[in-house]
Amino acid sequence: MSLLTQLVDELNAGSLRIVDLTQPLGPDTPVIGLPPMFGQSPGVTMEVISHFDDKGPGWYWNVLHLGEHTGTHFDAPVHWISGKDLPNNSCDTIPVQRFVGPACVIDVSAEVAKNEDFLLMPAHVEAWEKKHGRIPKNSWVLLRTDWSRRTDPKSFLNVGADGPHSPGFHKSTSELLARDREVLGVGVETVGTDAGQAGTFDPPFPNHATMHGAGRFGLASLKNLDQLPATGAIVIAAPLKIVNGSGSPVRVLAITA
Ligand code: 23J
Ligand code: MN
Repeated sequence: MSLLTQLVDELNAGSLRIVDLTQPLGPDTPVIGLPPMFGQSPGVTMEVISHFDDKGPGWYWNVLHLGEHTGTHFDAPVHWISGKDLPNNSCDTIPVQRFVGPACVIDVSAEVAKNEDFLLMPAHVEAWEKKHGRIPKNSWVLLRTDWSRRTDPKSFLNVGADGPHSPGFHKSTSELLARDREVLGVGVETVGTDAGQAGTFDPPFPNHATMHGAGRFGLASLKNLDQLPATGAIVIAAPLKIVNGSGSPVRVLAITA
């Protein structure tokens, strides 16, 4: 039997299944708030073109208005100044093979339950690799924090007087993953791939700066990472082919045993 026939058979039999890592996308989708001197992402609005009415008696459709980086979304290298001159750095030019890759899931949900500002350190990656083997080149590193269980937008964004608080990566970890492990990118359950407080770090937003400077990607606002094994799942995350797009809402699927 061919590999692809076997894939379809195992999906039909349920010995392989598809896990949806995507949050619902709509007017209630929380969006990141940046400090007030910066431009803001507007959130989702939907306007009905027609709904089986005078404007279209037999059809229903909407106009969508939203930022590229809204809800479960993909970050392309051109999103950041460090990646702006790299080749094939935008949603329409990234080679499509890079939209499919194996997942390494690092579970730090226990640490994050104790510390909202938890940062993944190189030592955490090395401890994970002792158990599960070296992170393969061109894999996604998915940070399981259980942050997606915060279904109330207020606790999901978790903004205090001193700005947002949510977990992320230490700069040295982003460097290890991007430059040494040569990952496709990192995926997180939080609103962005940097920690909530990362605007105050040096450099600001070090995960974005490092990943995108190395031609790596990001996935934000993922869910259902608790349904994935540490290794063995395959992630499919293909952004819309937006010309010069810096990112895109995306339906992220994982195939897992
Ligand atoms: C712009 C500036 C800072 C950040 C972000 C965007 C994101 O998180 C994003 O969605 O890429 S931190
Ligand atoms: Mn983004």
